[in-house]
Amino acid sequence: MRTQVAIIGGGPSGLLLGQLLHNEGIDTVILEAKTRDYVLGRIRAGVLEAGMVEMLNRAGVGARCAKEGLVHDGTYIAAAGRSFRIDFKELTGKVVTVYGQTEVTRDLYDAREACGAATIHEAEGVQIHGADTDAPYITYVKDGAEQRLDCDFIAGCDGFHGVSRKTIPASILREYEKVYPFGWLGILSETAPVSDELIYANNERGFALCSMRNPQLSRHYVQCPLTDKVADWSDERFWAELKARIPADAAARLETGPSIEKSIAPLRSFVAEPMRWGRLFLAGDAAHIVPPTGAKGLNLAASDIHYLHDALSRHYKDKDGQGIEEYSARALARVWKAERFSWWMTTTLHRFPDQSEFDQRMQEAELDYLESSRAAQTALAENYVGLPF
Ligand code: RFL
Ligand code: PHB
Repeated sequence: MRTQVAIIGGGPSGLLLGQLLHNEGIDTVILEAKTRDYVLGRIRAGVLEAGMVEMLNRAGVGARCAKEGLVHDGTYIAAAGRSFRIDFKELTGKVVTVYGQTEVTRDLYDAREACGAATIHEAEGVQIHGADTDAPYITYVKDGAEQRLDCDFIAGCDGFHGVSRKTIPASILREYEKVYPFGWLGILSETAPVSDELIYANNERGFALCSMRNPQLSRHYVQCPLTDKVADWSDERFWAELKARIPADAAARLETGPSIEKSIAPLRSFVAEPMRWGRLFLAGDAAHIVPPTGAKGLNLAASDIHYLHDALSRHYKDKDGQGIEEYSARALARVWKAERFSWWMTTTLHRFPDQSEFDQRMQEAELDYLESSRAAQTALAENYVGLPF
């Protein structure tokens, strides 16, 4: 089999790239290790930057998001018994849209199926060959038989645990990592959201976040030790802990109910450089991870895809290779700023097990400053709604 761009990974990065390229007549094949249902079953991101919504529109898959997505003009920050609001719209003129990653992925799969582009699910043992030559190819096993896919370029959109990044020789790849000493326990419940906007809470018992998917579906998180297991957290224990960490008025309004999904995610910051090796490009979680506190992971995947689509489109349409040469540097310039913001949000809002009294006072001063300074609020808002790309 032969294609122009072989895409490894059928998550949001790979699907979005596939759709944008398809719309320009560039042929792609997506190789995905899991089934479609498995991919759609992962509950992850919920907040889309305006730039990402625009990309969904450009890809022709934005209709349902425009209809069902919840536009949020701001967010609440709660700490030390008080809560204040950051007004994104007033401070930056921009808003975010609450629309689940599951829905984004579903819309992209539907569009891909409708246009007949090839997606090979349950592709096992994917291996990249000749990425630093002019004739790269991929081998994989499907239904017990070894297959070969020849291509012009390979897009490594296979997430943090994929094969693409690992294919780049250690002598070329540089990795930067920070692992945080806690995780997030998240639950999804068929209950009304506690507030019209998200609440990020810094509390002495640990961080908490009240988010949502739609007017009848809530998504909540509490910071927990990395040693905790999902089985340690009954629904009752979760709701009691969340109530203890959010402002009293929100706790009084909180509607509780059975969880329909419950999982623990570790928090890490990670960047791999460069994001291109020959004809192999890394995009999304394959190249970088942010802790979820700034809601940046999915949005960063989208900006990578913006740069990668631009590079490939210029190559095929204009015979211009400059986008390809510049892809890694362009993408990384934005990645590092989102890393900084996500690290800052995480550091400002969580309780660290080894937090000294000095660290504690710094956190309090940071939050006081944020509450009282328009400049500080603008800096948060500008990053939260998304830096330009
Ligand atoms: P994905 O979604 O991991 O998709 C990669 C795909 O590649 C497949 N794969 C392979 N396929 C073939 N061969 C192999 N060897 C393969 N290895 C892997 C996988 O099966 C998978 O289908 O990466 P992608 O597309 O780059 O998308 C990235 C986003 O999923 C991620 O950044 C976000 O979910 C992060 N994130 C958030 N991002 C936001 O922008 N806003 C948020 O509010 C937000 N909240 C979150 C989050 C992530 C979370 N978790 C659990 C990590 C909240 C949480 C709790
Ligand atoms: C979510 O709704 O899942 C969500 C929202 C905001 C974040 C992280 C996750 O910062």
